[in-house]
Amino acid sequence: MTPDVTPSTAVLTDKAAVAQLLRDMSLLLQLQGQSGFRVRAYDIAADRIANLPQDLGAIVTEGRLQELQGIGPGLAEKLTELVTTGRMTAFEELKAQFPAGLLELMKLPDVGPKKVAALWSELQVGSVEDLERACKDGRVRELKGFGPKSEAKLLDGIAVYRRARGERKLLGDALPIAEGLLERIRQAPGVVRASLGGSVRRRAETVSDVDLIASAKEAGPVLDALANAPGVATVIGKGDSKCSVRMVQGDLQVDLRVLPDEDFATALHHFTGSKAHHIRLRNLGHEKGLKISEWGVHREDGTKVPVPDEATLYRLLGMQEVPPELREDNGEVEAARAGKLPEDLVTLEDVQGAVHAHSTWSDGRNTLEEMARAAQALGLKYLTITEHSEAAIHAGGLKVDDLKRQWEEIDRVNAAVPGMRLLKGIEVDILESGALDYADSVLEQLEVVIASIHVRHSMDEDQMTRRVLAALDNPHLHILGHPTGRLIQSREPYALRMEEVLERARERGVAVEINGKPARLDIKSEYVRQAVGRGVKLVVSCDAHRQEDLKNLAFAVATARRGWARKQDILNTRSAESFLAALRER
Ligand code: DGT
Ligand code: CA
Ligand code: ZN
Repeated sequence: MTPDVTPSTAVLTDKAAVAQLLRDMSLLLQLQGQSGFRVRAYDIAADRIANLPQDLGAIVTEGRLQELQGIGPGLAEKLTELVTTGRMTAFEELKAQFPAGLLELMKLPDVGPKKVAALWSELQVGSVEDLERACKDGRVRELKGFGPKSEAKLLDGIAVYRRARGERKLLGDALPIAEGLLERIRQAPGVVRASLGGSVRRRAETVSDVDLIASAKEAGPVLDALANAPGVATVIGKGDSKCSVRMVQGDLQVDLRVLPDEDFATALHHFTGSKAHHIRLRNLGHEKGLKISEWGVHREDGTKVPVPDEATLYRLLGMQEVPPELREDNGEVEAARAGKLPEDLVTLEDVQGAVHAHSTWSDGRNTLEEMARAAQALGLKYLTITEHSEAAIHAGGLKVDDLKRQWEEIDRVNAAVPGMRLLKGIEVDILESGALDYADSVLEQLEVVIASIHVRHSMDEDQMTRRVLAALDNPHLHILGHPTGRLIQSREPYALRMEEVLERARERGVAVEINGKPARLDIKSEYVRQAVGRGVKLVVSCDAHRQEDLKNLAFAVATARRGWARKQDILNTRSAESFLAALRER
C-alpha cells in the first residue's frame, strides 16, 4: 500500500493503539538485531503519543506532529501514514519478515523484548502455540536465563492471556470502531441500507464482537470494503454473504452480513437480538400463524410476508415498535403489546448541558476555555465544571482559595465564549463519616454540588449505606455522583443498599448521576429503571477529564434509555436556568 501523503482525514486516532504499534515496531527492530537510537526513538514516541493530552487526529491533519518533542521528520511521516490510512508500510514490511504470531508473545504477562528475542533466535518460537509446546516439551529450560520454574510460569501466563482474550470489550471501545466501519460500508458500491446490529446496536455495557448488516444487489464489493478497511489486522473468514475480520485496535472481531434489500429489515432485526427478545416475538408470531426467523416472516402456507422495516414487523405482531436498547425481554414485550412503552425515551439531541467536567484546575487535561469551546462545538448550551475537592489530593483537589480564583476564570471564559455557560460546581468528596469535604458556607455559594466517594471503598454494607444516606441529608447537595463506584470488569460496586439510597434521594430531592464514562456507566440501567419508577431525579453526565470525554454523554444517554428514562426524567435536558432551579426543588 502506498502512503497517502496528503494528511486529509484521520482513521486511526486511538492513542493507545498507535503507541502499541510503535512499541511493536521497536521490538521487531530489536529482533532484527538493531539497537541504539533508532530502536529507542520508537519507544520514546510511543510514550509521547500515549500521554498526549490533545486529539491525535487533529495534530496529524494539521501537520503539527513534529512540534512534539522526540518526533523527527522520518517518524512524523510514518505516523501520518498510520493515522490517515490505518497502516504503516515500514511496519508491515518489517512484520512480514517474522512469523505472524511473534508479536502476540509480547502480550503474555512478564514477557518482554529480551525473552521474545531469545525464544525466537534459539528455539524458533514464533507464536503463543509454539511457546506452549516448547514449555511442555521442556525445551525452554535449556535456554540461558530460563529454568523449569519459568516454564511453569509461562504456561500460567498463557492461560491468563487466553482467558483475557475471551473477555468482552467495553461499549466505549467498540462503538467508535463500529461506527467508523459502518460509515465505510455505507459508502461501498451498491449499498442500499446499512446498520449496526447485535449488542452494539442495543448499546449493551460490554460486547463480544461487532455485528454489521447491509443490503445490496451484489454482496462482493461490500464484503471487500470491510476486508480492506484500514485498521483490519486479519480477515478471519469471507464467504458469499458474510465477512469476519479482526481489528488491530482492541483485538475486536467484526462480522458483516450483506443481503438483498427485501430481507434487510428482518435480518437486521434478527441480528440485533437479543436472543431472549426474539424468542418472545417468535412465540407471538406463532400465535398469529407467522413464522419469524433469520430468513424473514413466512405464513403457514410458506409464502413470504413483505417486511420493509422493523416497524412493520412489530405492527404485524400487534405491538409498538421496541427501540433496540430495550430488546432484552425485561418487560418490554408486555408493555409494547399493551401500548404502554414510553415513546419519548431521552435522546442525545434532548440534552442541553453536560454535567460533571474537570479541567486543568484539578486532574483534567484541558483548560476551562478549551472545555467550553469543545462543549459548544457539540451543540451544548452549558457545562457543569466540577473539580475535585480538597480531600482528593491525588486528583489535584481544590482548596477553597483556589475555588475563588477559579470562579474568576469561569466568569472570564463565560464572557469570552458567548452562547456557552460554564456553571460553577464541585465534585466534593463524601468523607468516611458521610460529611462533605467543604463547609456549608462554601457549598452554598456553588451553582452545582455533586458529591462522590473516591476513597475507603471497602466499608461494609451498613457503614457504606449510612455514609451515603448522611451525604444525601446535606441540604446543599444537588447530585449524587457515580453512586455505586463500580468499574466495569475491574472493580466491584461498593456494598450498598441501593433501594434505600434511591428512596432517600427522592425524599431529599437530590438527583442521581448516570455517569457516562464507558468503564463506569454508574448507575447502571437496572438502577435507572428503579430510579425512574420511584420518581428520582436523574442527570446524564460525561465525567470529562479532557475535551474528547464530552462525548461520554452518548453512553450516559444509552444507559438512561436502557433504563427506560424519558426526556422529562433527565434534568439536563432543560435549559441552564431550569436545570439549576430543578436541582434546588425540594
Ligand atoms: P454479544 O455479541 O455477546 O455481545 O451479543 P449479541 O447479542 O450481539 O450476540 P451475537 O453476536 O452472538 O448474535 C447477534 C444476534 O443474533 C443476537 O443478539 C440474536 C441473534 N442470534 C444469534 N444466535 C442466535 C440463536 O441461536 N437464536 C436466536 N433466536 N437468535 C440468535
Ligand atoms: Ca455481537
Ligand atoms: Zn468522581
